[in-house]
Amino acid sequence: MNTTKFHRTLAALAALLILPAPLARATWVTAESSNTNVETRWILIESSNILVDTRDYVYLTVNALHGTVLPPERQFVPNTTVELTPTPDLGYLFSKWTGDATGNANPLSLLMDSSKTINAIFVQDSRDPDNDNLTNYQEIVVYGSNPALWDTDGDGFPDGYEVYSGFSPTSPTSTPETSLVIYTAVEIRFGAAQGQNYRVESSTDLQTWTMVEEHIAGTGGTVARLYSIKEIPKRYFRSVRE
Ligand SMILES: [Ca+2]
Ligand SMILES: [Ca+2]
Repeated sequence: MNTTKFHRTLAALAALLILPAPLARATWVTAESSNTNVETRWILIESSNILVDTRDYVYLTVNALHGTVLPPERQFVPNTTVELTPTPDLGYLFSKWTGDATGNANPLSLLMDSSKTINAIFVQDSRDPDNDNLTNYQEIVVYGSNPALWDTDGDGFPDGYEVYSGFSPTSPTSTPETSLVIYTAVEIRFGAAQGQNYRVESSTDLQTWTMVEEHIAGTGGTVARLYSIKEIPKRYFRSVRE
């Protein structure tokens, strides 16, 4: 806006401000302009129509990690009661309120008689409704498997078994069938009389004996048993008539 135009605009505005009240209501006025392609317009609003909100407010501060709290309004007229609903992110559960609210009410009725700060505590969902040994949190957040399917990728192995054996629960081409581990075992043979029952015990010091297998029926001949020695490299065995 050049200087001349600016002065003309100021003059137009000054003229509007001294108009009698009936003419001064929300009226569009075109200011004189030296450029016919530019129209400067002013709107004059009667001052009595301007509302000034002089009420006091109280404010709510909500801290929420892994979830949200609705409704989103955080400014209230004092003594308003607001109902707050916690909504957890997928894989999480609402646990409790802390700060200026306690307990685990859902929804929470909060009287805003002063400004308040509350914390919505969300925790990992440790439920396992599909019994695949992965929690809902693990399935949804960590591994991306279906928390309602025991075998997400349909390869015949449950999600938990795949994860704990180092395979993908979401890829049917990643299957524990390719996993093969060999451990050694010992074969125990002892003579067992027909009509008698026996038990096999083991010890690492020949002092303390623990049960390995019981109620082994004798046949009047040799009984053979295989026992793994995985993670037990040295162990003694004995058979005992019951
Ligand atoms: Ca599960
Ligand atoms: Ca599977």
